[in-house]
Formats: sequence, structure tokens, C-alpha cells
Amino acid sequence: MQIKPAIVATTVLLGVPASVFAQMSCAALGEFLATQANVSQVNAQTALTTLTATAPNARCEANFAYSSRGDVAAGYAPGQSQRIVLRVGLPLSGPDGGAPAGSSGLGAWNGKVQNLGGGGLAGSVGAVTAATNAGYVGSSTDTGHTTAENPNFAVVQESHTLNYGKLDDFLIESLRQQYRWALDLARTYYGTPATRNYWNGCSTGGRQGLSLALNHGADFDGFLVGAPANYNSRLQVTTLWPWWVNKDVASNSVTPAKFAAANASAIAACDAIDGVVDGVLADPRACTFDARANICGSPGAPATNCLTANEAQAVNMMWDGPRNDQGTRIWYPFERGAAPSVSSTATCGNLGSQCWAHADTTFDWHPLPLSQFDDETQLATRLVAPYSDITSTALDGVKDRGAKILMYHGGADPLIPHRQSIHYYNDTLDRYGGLDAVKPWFRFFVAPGMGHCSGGVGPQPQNLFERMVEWVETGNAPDSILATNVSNGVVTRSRPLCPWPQTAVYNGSGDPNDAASFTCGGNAETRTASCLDIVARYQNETSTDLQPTGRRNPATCNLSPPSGVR
Ligand SMILES: [Ca+2]
Repeated sequence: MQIKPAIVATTVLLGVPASVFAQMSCAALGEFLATQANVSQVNAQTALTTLTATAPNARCEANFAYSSRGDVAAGYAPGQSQRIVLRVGLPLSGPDGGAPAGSSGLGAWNGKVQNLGGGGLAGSVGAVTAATNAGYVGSSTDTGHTTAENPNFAVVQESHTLNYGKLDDFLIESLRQQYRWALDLARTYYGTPATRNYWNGCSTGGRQGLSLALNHGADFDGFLVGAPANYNSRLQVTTLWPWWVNKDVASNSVTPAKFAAANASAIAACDAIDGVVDGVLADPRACTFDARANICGSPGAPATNCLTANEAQAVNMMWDGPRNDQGTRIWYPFERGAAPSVSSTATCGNLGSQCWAHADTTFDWHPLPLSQFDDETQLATRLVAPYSDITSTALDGVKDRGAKILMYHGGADPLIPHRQSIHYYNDTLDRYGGLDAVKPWFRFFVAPGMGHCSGGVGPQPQNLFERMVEWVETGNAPDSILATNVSNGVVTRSRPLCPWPQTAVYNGSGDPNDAASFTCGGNAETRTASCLDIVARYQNETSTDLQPTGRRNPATCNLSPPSGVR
């Protein structure tokens, strides 16, 4: 992408030399966009730029489609062209009436860019007003396909091949276009370059952040990475596992209500392990509650939504997570306390995973027996993962620039198991020589009891993006992050979140609902917990081969499946 330098100075700001800030109007920015190669209107009704002059949500917003390649040679379906829809929102410039922000003379702009991530398989551009209302230039992309094309955009059905063009747009190229256009349009509109470039995303947006950190880390000052979907293939089969187990072990009789009752029993049984009875499991890996305790008629089994023996076995297998035919762990489970879906009619698996693995949009996993689970996993990791999965921790671009990564993950996430973020962070520690070498630029926080990106019973982390920015701009590293529960506008519980592998340790006295009663400390990476991290070798999920890891030695761990599981 080549962008011409900014052109016009339409006004002279009081006290600011025009040669420093050659700002333009939103209309002029639209005229500028119209001259750019590979750019077109999204549709006839949507102008390249629109001005919202008054609050709330005052901004200049650019909406456009970008296309620079296409057809089979570029990995697309025959005759298909790239089409990435982009949105860049800009706080009002001086010529558009933006209120002067301090002494910068840049209208309402704080001089920084906040690129926003998407969710699921994306397919539409997101709102950017959360960024623009805070003074940032904000950006978003549909990632190169529409919602209606989900999940089949990744498959060329006629030839039963993957659509490498659309996949690359989804996974990397749309993100590159997103942040580069945000930076370029900011420079053009305000007449001066951005002083900071940030990423803010969760789930798919977290994966996008890690993708950019790996591929373009030197172009960013900081990343807020939430619950990243970076191990896409294994993550999707982890979601598939409870569905498949329920189907084959319990004839789909484990209802959401029965599963919720089992989870409630598990939390009740394990709540005190972390020293505080608060409905939250600080480290659910430590909870080994057996669902057979909930078999109808057992002492302590719930009066309603108790389980049959088969259902209890199924629930135990769900909590244990994906294993292959030989009992080797393939990937991490949704923990006790999380509430993943327990059945699905989605024929393609989750987010298209098995249709992608077969390069066939008509594939249906339901007729297959559970013995095929590991084969399906291996097919996905071998065919799709080389494109879709981020396993590398080569974050030198971030580290060498002095940029920061703040990663967080809910400990009761029902869509992306938080243990895969523990796995990624541990791998990063292994690569760079341990915690003392990594924590100056990359910190990871588990939010116990929090669901996917937010929600759940656990305290909710506060001001994560602002905390990351503070770390970047002042050097004040987050040694803890405040998390709260709020009811009717009143804080009912506060708790520090701690940089992994520390956890919030109760001081033994004081109000357990007050963050001041806790200290960050300890080490959640006990030998037992570390052994739970060891999984089958990537792309060899049908075998007993184990993935080599830096600090976690399979030879010293007891890796046989727990009793009552299989
Ligand atoms: Ca607890």
C-alpha cells in the first residue's frame, strides 16, 4: 500500500504554526481516499467519509473497501477478488471543529491510535466510537469476508481446497491493512504522525493482537490481548469435545441444567481450596471434584438435575478435556466452574473447524464415533493449523522495540480454555529465559471466575486498556490489576488480579470482599499443575507422543488418565 503524503492545510490554528499541523476536513479526507489505489466505496450509499459534528460520538469516519489481489494464483476461488472492508474513526480535527486537546493543536485527537479487534469469525466491521470518544483514532475490519460467508469463506467447495486467499485476509492481511490505514489516515487528516499505536482486542481480537505482535510487533507500542483464540484448531476441537462426548456417552442427555448443577457442586466442593469461600475457584486446575457424586440417590447429589451413571461419566470426560484413543491429553478442558455448551447441531464443528479440516462445507461430524475424535483433530491441525494457529512465541519485534503486551483470560471462560493462555505464556517464558526476562514487557493475568472476555461470577478487571497504556507511557508496570463486582452501582467485592504465576493470596484476616485483604504472591505453577500442561505432540494427536516443552518434563509427570474418566 502506498499513500500519498498529506496535502492541504485548510486553516491556521491560533498559536500553532501551520507548517506543523496541516489539518484537513473530513470531506477533504474523503477526496483524498478517492484518489488512493485499491480503494472503493463499500456500497453506493456509503460515502468514503462521513462527518458526525456533534456529541455524542462526534467523529470523522472513513468506511471503504480495499482490494489489491485475487483469483487462483493469489489463493482465492476462481474469479474471486480480495475485499477487505475497513473503518477508521477520527476525533474531529481543528477544521472540523474538534475542541483543542491541551496544547497539541490536533483538535479532539490525543495523538494516538487504538486498533480494535473482532470476535468469532468476524465478517462485519465493528463500531469505533469507544476509541474515538476517548480521543483515539479507532479502527476495525470485517477481516475480508461477510457474516453471511461464515464459516464457508475458508473453503473452495468446487475443488475441495482451502481458500488460502480469504484465510490469509482473515488471519493476517486484513489486520495489517487495518492498522496501516489507521496510521496513514491519521497522519493525513491531522497532518502529523500518531505518537502511539495500540491494539485492543479479546477472543478473536486477542488472537489478532498476537498475530500482529508476531508479524508486525515493531510497529506497535502496546497490545491488550484478551482470551486469545491463537491455538485455533485445538481450541475448536476442545469446544467440540463436550458435544461429542455427550452424544456418544450419554445420548445427549446431559442438559445445560444438569451440567450447571454439576458445576455448582464442583464449585461448592472446591471453593475453599484457595482459602476464601467466595463462589470462585482461584485455580480450577486444583479442583478434582468427581461428577459421580451427583449421581441420583448419592449422598449430596442435588434433588433436581442429578445425573445418571453415564451422564456422570460424560461430565467427568468434559471436565477432563480432549484425549485421544490411547488416553493422551490432546488439549485443555473447560474447567470446573466454566459453562461451555454441552451439545450442538452445528454440522461443521465449532466455527467451521471440521468443514475446514475436510475442505468440505457439507461435512458433518455427528455420525462419527468418539474414536474418530483424535483423527478429526489431527486432520485439522495438519491441514488448517499451519495457517490458522499461532503457536510461535517469537515476539522479538515487541521486545526489541520496548513495547508491552498485557494479556488476560477469564478463569471460567466457557469459549476459550484459559489454560491455553497459561500454555502460551509458559512457552514465552521458556523462549526468553524465564519470568524476570519477560515480565518487563509481557505480563499475563488470570481473572478467576470470569467468563469469556467479561462476565461470570468472578471480579471483573477494571481499566485494562488504560492500565496497559500507562505501562507503555510512564513505565509503571502492572504489579496487580483491580477487579470488582458491582451490584446496583455499588462495589460489592474487589480483588487484585496478579501477574502469572502469582495469585491473590488472602492475608488471613480482613474483609475477603476487599482487595486490601489480599497480596499478590505464591506460584501457581506447581509441579502438579505444570504436568497438567503437557499435551500430545502438535499434528500427531492420534499418538502417545508428547509435545516437548522447555520446563515441563513428561518423564517426571504421571500422565495416565485419571480414574473414572475413560
Ligand atoms: Ca474460592
